Amino acid sequence: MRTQVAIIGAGPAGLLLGQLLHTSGIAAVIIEQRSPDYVLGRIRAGVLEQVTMDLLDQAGVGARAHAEGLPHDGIELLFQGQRHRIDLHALTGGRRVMVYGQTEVTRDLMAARAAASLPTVYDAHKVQVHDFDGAQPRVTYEKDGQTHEITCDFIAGCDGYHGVCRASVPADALKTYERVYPFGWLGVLADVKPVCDELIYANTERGFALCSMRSATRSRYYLQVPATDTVEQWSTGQFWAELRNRLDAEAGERLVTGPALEMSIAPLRSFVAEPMRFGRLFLAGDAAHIVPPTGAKGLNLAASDVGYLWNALADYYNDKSSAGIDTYSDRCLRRVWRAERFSWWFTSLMHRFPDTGAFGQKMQDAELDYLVHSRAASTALAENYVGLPLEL
Ligand code: FAS
Ligand code: PHB
Repeated sequence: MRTQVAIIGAGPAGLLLGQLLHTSGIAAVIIEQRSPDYVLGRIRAGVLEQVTMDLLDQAGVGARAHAEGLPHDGIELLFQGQRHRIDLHALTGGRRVMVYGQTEVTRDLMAARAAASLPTVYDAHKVQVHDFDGAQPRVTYEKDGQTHEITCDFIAGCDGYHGVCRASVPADALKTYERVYPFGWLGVLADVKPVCDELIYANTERGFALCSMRSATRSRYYLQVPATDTVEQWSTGQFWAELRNRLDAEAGERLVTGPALEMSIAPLRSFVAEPMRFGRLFLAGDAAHIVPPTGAKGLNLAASDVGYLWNALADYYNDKSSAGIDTYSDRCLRRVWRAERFSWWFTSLMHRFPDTGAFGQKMQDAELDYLVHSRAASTALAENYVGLPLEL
């Protein structure tokens, strides 16, 4: 098989890139190692920046997000038993975020791709990428007992943190930066009414908690747990009891509990691989970088990488210009590092670290007090949370 762009990975980055390339008349094949149901079964992000919403609209898949998503104008910070609202809308001149689960974004993208009969290979095994430092990159994979080959002009590595693309780059061509946090997020998805109309980020003596949602009847909650915890150590009942312990009295009384539709622990790390381009191989999304989910940036960074790559490839094919692909990595990384900084800062501010000590705790308390009582500090939080503009 021959195509213009071979996309590795049918997560949000790969699927969004496929749709955007299609709108520009650029042919692409997506090769995914898992089944569609497996991809949809992963419960992940919940907050979309306007930049992401705009890209979904440009891909022709934003209708349901606009119809069913929940526009949010603010978030609440809970610490020392008090809740403080950060008015995102007022502090950023009218910007907001959309609460709409990654699962639904993926579902919308899958449906659009199927409706357009665009080629997607699921359950592909032993996917490998070849000759991307030359003019004729290739992808090989096994399916139904046969080995298949795709020749292409470019390969988009949208295969996530554990994917094959970054791993196929010679080690001396790559520089990585990483910070692993001493805790994870134990998450529960449940069909219960959310405890609050907006998200609550809590920093308590017992640790961090986040109250989020997917709709007016489906909630998503997280608890900071030690990195050594396993999901088997937690019952649903223990989860609800610990969450209630980390909420203020009013929220604790409003908390509706119920069976968990999904319960999992996500490790937290900050990670960046530089550069994001190797000849005719481009990395996008989690394949190139990971942020702790505190700032709700992971999915949104994947979308902005894809926005840059789409524009670059459209310039190459339609305007015969290589300027976009030559500047892709630098443009992505400037935005990536700003999001890495914000995600690291917000994680450091809202979580309890084993080695903080008495002075460190006083610093955290003072920063939280300053943050909610300074318009300048709240504005800095707000403009990062709603997402920095996409500089095309
Ligand atoms: P993805 O990992 O979503 O998709 C990569 C795809 O490539 C997968 O479908 C995988 O099966 C496929 N693949 C991998 N190797 C392959 C190979 N060799 N061949 C073919 N296909 C291959 N972000 C937030 O903003 N908020 C959150 O709360 C949040 N929670 C998260 C929880 C977890 C457990 C994880 C892992 C991430 C979380 N994230 C969160 C971040 C997450 O939303 C990512 O940013 C987002 O999925 C990035 O999308 P992709 O780059 O498409 O990568
Ligand atoms: C979620 O709803 O899954 C979510 C929301 C905000 C975050 C992280 C996760 O910062």
